[in-house]
Amino acid sequence: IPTLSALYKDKTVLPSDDEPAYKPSSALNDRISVIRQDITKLAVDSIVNAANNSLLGGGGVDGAIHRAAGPKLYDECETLDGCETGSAKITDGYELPSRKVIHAVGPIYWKEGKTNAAELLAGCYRTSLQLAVDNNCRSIAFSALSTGVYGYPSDEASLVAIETVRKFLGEERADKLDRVIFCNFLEKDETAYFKNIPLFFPPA
Ligand code: AR6
Repeated sequence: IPTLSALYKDKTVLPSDDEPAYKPSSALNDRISVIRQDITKLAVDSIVNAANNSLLGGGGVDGAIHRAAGPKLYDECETLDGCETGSAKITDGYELPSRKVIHAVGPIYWKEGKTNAAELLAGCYRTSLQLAVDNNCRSIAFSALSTGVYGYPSDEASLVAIETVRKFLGEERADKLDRVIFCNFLEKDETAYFKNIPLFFPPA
């Protein structure tokens, strides 16, 4: 999985003209990746699932993860007693190439409204990053939480995701995290990430 530094070397990503909303830092580019791939195929320490409050599976990436992990994932999820919106819980990865699965419950965009949704989505990213650190995961790959059936506009969601990760990586507790991967599935999400990532992780 190429890092942002490697991507920038290929000059495939151009910085946006917009003003940065949070202290940008290119020093962290070796710890960031933006890819477009099926997240169930990634051999990383943890992948982040876009789950719902029941944590008992569903469609989209949730369905794909449960299918690939096998029935033991469902059995463990049943013991978790669900999860609040804006938070996350961790399980094993079972038959997945990923060691752990972090099940984050993103907001339903039209139900929450823009401001509330942004806070809840940031909570998903923060909690997931903390769970990864607490469980000795050196790598974490996020699906584009809430941007499917939960209706979060890709551009807005990517800004929340990138800013929250940027803030977290600036803190001491993130020292044990080697790589954060934004794993997109659709072109619209990948486009949003390439537009917005230079705001927080500019080319050196
Ligand atoms: N790998 C990576 N990303 C994927 C994959 C995949 N295999 N499949 C889809 N995506 P969604 P939400 C992307 O709808 O909006 C479920 O039923 C997809 O393109 O899966 O948070 C849950 O149980 C999109 O960018 O999740 C909940 O009820 C992103 O994953 C509800 O959907 C998230 O889309 C959660 O809705």
